[in-house]
This record gives sequence, C-alpha cells and structure tokens, in this order.
Amino acid sequence: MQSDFGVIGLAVMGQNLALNIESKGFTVSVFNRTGSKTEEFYKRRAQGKRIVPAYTLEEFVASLKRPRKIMLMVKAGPAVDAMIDALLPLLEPGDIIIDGGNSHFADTDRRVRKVEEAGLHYLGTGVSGGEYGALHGPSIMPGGSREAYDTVAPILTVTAAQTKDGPCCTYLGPASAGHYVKMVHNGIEYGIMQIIAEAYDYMKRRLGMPVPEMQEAVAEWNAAELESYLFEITADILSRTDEKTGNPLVEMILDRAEQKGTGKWTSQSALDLGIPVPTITAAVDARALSSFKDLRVAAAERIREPRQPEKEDKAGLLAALRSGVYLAVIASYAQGMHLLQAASEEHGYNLNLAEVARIWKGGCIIRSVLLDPIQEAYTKDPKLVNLLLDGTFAALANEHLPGLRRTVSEAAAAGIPAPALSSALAYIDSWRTARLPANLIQAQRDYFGAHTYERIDEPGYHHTEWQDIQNVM
Ligand code: NBP
Repeated sequence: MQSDFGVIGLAVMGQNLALNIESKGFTVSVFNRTGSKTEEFYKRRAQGKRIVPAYTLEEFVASLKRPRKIMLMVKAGPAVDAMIDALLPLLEPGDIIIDGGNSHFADTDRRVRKVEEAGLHYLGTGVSGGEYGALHGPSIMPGGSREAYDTVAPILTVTAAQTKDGPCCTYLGPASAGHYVKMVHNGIEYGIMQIIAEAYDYMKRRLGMPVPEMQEAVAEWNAAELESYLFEITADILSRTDEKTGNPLVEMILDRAEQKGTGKWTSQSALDLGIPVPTITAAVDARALSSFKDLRVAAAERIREPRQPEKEDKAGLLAALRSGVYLAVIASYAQGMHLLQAASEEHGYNLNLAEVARIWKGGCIIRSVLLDPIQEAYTKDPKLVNLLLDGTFAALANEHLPGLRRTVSEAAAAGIPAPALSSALAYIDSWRTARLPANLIQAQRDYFGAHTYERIDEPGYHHTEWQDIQNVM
C-alpha cells in the first residue's frame, strides 16, 4: 500500500509533524539525509504506527500515492534547494512539494517558479508552534498554487490546531504569501517577547520584585486580558527553580539572546516597503545588543547609573506596567498587520487579514485572546490600514496610553532600557499626532539638496533659495 503523505527531514519539526499526520489516519513515508536518524525514529517514536521509513529518495518517492505530497522540514536555506534539486528528476507533473520550513519569502518565489516550470506544484508553507505544536496541532500558513492547496487541504486542515472558529490552516495566497505571513508572525513574536522581557526587568529593578512575585503578576495578567501562549510560558518559566543552586532558573541563564533571522527579515522587508515596525525592529536590535555581553559589562563600569528613584506606589506602578505592556503588545500586532496589508498589495498576495488572525488563534506562538478583536476589526474593514484606526483599538489606546507613558518615563528615569515599550509609545504617539515635525525635515532637505517641499496653504512643490551659493563660493 502506498503512503498518503511524505515528510523529508526528521529533526524536531519533521518527526512531530509526521506523527501528528499519522495520528489523523494517514500513512506517512519519511526520509532523512542521515539514514541513522530515520532508523532511530522508526524504531522508537514511530514504532507500530503507519510510518514507512525510506533510506533513498527513489524508495521514498516510489512509496507515495500520486499526486505525491511531500513536505520538506529541513533547515531553511541551501538544504531546501538541495532537496528540490534531488527530487525534481524523480517526480512527475502534478506532484506537490510543500516547504514547511522558515524559508525567506524571496527564496520561495524563486523556488515556485523553478518547480512550476517543471510542471509540479510548490506550496511555501509556514508552520508555527514549535515541537509541541507540530505534534498536537500547529498553525499552518500555506501559500502557492490554489489547486495544489485544495489537494493537500484534507490532510493539512486536520493536522492543524483546531479552534471554535475552525482549523488553524487556510489558503493564504499565491507564491510566497504563506512564508511572508509566517515571517511577520515571527516578527510580532519578537516584539512581544522583548516587551515581556522588559516588563520582567522593570519588575526586578524598578519595583524590586522577587521572581515568585513576578510569576504571580504574569500569571494574573495571563488569566485576563493578556491571555496568550507567550505570557503563559513566561509564568511557567518564572516558576522554575534551578536544581543546582536553588535559585530561580531564569536568573541562572546567560543574558545573551540568539536569533535565526525571521525577525530581521521582517524589519528588512518593512524598510523596503516603507512601513514602520519600530517595536519589532527594537526587539531585533535588543537581541543584537545583548550579544555584546563583555562590552556591556565593561561599559557598565564606566557609565554611571542614574540615582534610583524611591520605590513608592508599587501597586500603582505595577498596574501601569500591566496596562502599558498590554498596549505595547497591541502595537506589535498593529505593526505586523500593517506590514501584511502593504505586502499584500505590493506582492499581489490578496491576503484576507481576518483569516490570518483566525489561523493564528491556535497552535502558534503568538496565539492570544487579542486575536479575536483583531479578526473582528479586519472582518469589519478588510482594507483597514492600521489597527489603531479601528474603533475598538482606538478606545484601547486611549485607555492604556497613560499606563504605557508612565512605565516608559519611570523606566527612563531609573536607567532601565525599555526599547520595545518606548518604541511602542513613540509609535502610537506618532500616529495620533496630526502635525509631526516632518515639515522641518522637508525644509532641511530642500536647504541642502533642493528637494522641494509642499506647503500647507497651496498645492504643488516649492523651493526656497536658502543660501546665496554664488557668494558662499
Ligand atoms: P533544523 O532546522 O535543525 O534542520 C535539521 C534537518 O535538516 C535535519 O533533518 C537535517 O538532516 C536536514 N538537513 C540539513 Br541541516 N542540511 C540538509 C541538506 N543539505 N539536505 C537535506 N537535509 C538537510 O530542523 P527543525 O528545527 O526541525 O526545523 C525544520 C524547519 O522548520 C526549519 O526551516 C525551521 O526554521 C522551521 N521551524 C522550526 C521550528 C522549531 O521550533 N524548531 C518551528 C517552526 C519552524 P540531517 O539529520 O541529515 O542533518
């Protein structure tokens, strides 16, 4: 009997996805470049299941029902191209290659063209949820050929996380739409993670809270308006004790964050499209800055701290922090959704942002109760440019701006860096400023480069002779 589905790449994601798909009643063939991993997987976790191990690509391809449905879960980058090159001569027109890794969207566009020229289909598909999600139901973000999606939908939709609003998988759009949406998902994730990290630092250094007290606060937030996966895992992290020292485990972890690139790609693409995503970029920068540990330690000895303010009104400051964190998280989503709206236009994805919000409600890292009103906002107005302009979110901004403002100013006064929180505040303050100082920028540009400017009282472009060039010479 031939298999319904094939998975190539048996690291964390591939193994768990294969087991998840098998658990839904499908037979799954598996292949890994290093055959010993296939064997180990088959003998241990896949024992007694409808999993068919293959040790050559020929054997793997021959084991699959036509049209073949093959998901690549290999390391993003050259490994994906290597697998496509090895597969193409073995496959037939109509077969479908699904790249489930975190590929850069431009690579996906290139691969779609190449695979379609060979008469096959290609689905660039974001998968979010990590190890647990892959096994129990991730959020799946497919893009590419609609026809190919319809063929694999019966498998992908039951494999995905399920919510009351349906499976966390839907066709997103042509070409690289799926990988673009996954990239922005990760950008938003970077922003929220940094916001939470700053809140932890503030609770520790400004409010003098011991870790168990912070744990209680974060758990309380997660039980209410901030209910979401990232707050849930943070509460869990803060509850763990280091076995070796008896200290809270988080305090024993080196303060140097790593990154694989999806946050950076989000910022790069946003810069290319001229869409502001300052909280996401602040998060990418914060990880980069954290990597200079030795230099930070040296600088800490040379540049003095401000005098620490009194720890008065702790309850008020903590309430303001909670409010500020909530609004900064909203700003992170607002920036990501704005970027998706612009990218949809630019790349012809024709994204349905209400559906994007819906499939993020389960399985993925940024799942949150906030996605309900986000989905509603884009259902009401599919072309909404920025969430902050939606009535519900404008009201939330009004309600929570004082908390964010107080937190950012207290952090600044205490010398506690809060780049994501303060960028969120500046972002919202900029959106609600009817007259920004960009008039002066225009004057400067016209001064040194004769770039012209527009006036507030008459149409057209104007230029001022700011300096007497002849006499200056
Ligand atoms: P990794 O990203 O660690 O990749 C390991 C897999 O890639 C192994 O199966 C390895 O085979 C294979 N591989 C490599 Br490396 N080079 C190869 C090549 N030249 N040809 C064929 N296979 C090659 O695995 P992962 O963490 O499971 O992630 C898989 C994809 O899913 C990545 O794109 C990742 O960014 C994405 N993703 C990961 C997570 C997560 O939580 N880990 C979440 C969401 C998305 P080998 O065994 O022979 O070395």
